[in-house]
Amino acid sequence: MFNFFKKIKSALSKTRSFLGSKLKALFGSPLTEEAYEKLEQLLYEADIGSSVTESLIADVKKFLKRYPQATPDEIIAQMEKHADEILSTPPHTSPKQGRPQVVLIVGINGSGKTTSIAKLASHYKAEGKKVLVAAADTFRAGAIDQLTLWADEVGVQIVKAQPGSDPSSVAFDALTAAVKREADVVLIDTAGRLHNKTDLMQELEKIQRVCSKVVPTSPHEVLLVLDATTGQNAVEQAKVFHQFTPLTGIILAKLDGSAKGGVVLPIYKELGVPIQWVGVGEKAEDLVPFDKKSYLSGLFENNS
Ligand SMILES: Nc1nc2c(ncn2[C@@H]2O[C@H](COP(=O)(O)OP(=O)(O)O)[C@@H](O)[C@H]2O)c(=O)[nH]1
Ligand SMILES: [Mg+2]
Repeated sequence: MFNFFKKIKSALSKTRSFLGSKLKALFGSPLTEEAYEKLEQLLYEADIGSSVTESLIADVKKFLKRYPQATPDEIIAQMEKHADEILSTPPHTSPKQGRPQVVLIVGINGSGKTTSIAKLASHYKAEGKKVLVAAADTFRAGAIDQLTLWADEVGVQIVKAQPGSDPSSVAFDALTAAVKREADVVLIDTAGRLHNKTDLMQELEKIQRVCSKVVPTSPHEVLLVLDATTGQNAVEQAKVFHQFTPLTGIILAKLDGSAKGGVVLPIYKELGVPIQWVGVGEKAEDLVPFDKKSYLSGLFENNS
């Protein structure tokens, strides 16, 4: 747990100095109309999105009506509490359990899918599980090589095919092998696809169908990898992926390189899909489970 706090704090350090210190300065003077506009802008710049921004501001106004003498820290604590309530509503979706546990990883190009698979493989292996990764990103030869290198480094099995072959057939072969070899977890890599390309999105549906033929009720988890530096577009991406492949969770990659971790809030508010993992670097161990409390204190507090 200690490790987690350290990692997420350093990952969020930019957001923290960005938002936390500015909030504190802003709340140091009486909140005029102009100050509220500035607050709106700050929240928006942290990728908190218009709907959550509006509800946070309405809540601050209500709070100050009740407690006009509130200190900056108390106002910030109230904002944190409000955001906590948003993240505390029950999720609309949750992973299923199976054996092997089949996890489909989706997302746009370069978001961090293959790296996140290496991280998850490393995590499950450390738990003593038998892990198999499936190189169903057959679009580029480089993608298969990249996953092969990771599988070697982490020490897990890989099922792959020739570049250009049907990703569904790789998924089929991988799940068949996983059943035969009694693997505990299968992680399926997929090619990056733009969420506005319907044919590619339908290919994901096909991969899902094939999975369920080999292992009934699979995939048990569909994780969308989002690049934390993407900004508000991440919410749009999540919505479309969710339509084609109902997501059970989100991996927010590259939080270490982002000055804006706020996107977690609008995604959860609008889709009810929980953030499960946070990527905080390029190495296999740079993945931490999402923790609401440290995330929120990292986002709102000026505790650098
Ligand atoms: N700093 C940082 N870089 C990351 C993280 N996750 C992935 N990357 C980098 O992002 C780039 C794209 O990652 P990759 O896994 O190949 O993306 P994919 O196209 O979605 O499979 C690579 O250079 C990764 O090292 C992360 O959490 N932090
Ligand atoms: Mg990849």
